[in-house]
Amino acid sequence: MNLFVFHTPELIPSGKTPDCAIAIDVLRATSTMATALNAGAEAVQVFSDLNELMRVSESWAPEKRIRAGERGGAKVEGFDFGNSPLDCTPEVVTGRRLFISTTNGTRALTSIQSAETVIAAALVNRQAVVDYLLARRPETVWLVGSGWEGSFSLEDTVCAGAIAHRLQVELGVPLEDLAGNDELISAVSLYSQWQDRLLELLHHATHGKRLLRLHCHEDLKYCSQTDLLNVLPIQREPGVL
Ligand code: 3SL
Repeated sequence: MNLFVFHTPELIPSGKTPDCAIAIDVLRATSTMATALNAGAEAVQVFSDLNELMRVSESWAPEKRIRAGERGGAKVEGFDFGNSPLDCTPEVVTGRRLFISTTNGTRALTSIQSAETVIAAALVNRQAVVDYLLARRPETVWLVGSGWEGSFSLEDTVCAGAIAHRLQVELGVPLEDLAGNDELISAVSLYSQWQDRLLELLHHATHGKRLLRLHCHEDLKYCSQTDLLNVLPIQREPGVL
């Protein structure tokens, strides 16, 4: 297995396609997607465009759908949810489809559509993603951070490092055997330094600070937990996990 980290979707090399591509948006899109599926959502359908989300979800009965829209960290007016994983309780999401559009996370997922396998990962479902990689052993794996509007996000890169670190431990191989690029090595170093203080790291992150200003302390706490959910959000048809 050869692992590559790309800090943002913009850094993905053009003209190349990996066997498996993993989108990461710890704060908070992929944490929310994993939580919704774990809580019993029928599926998660991802949109870059809010109007398109509204149009497609219109054909679903209101009791069978939840519309989640986030821009700049805040809930979009007229939507059922913003982008908090804490809203995704079994009472609310079981049997319903989550139609979701967020600032960066859904864009990251859209940017890796050409990969044979597309997965959404966060710290909360790290081990489930690692288990999948160990079972399937794809040749080339991309770990793609969502970032924030084109810039690096600490929390996505530390999650990429958490996945790679766990894989390395379970495979019992030197990191060099897995590393496809230097970014992978730096992501593992970041994780190794902060693995016992992930919530603190999220408080240092620019987007963490943005969410704290929006009073999302509980979201940060929740998203900083590792291996909480045994769920693998894997794409079953374009845009649907
Ligand atoms: O950028 C995104 O996709 C979101 O996850 C951002 S937020 O955490 O909802 O603010």
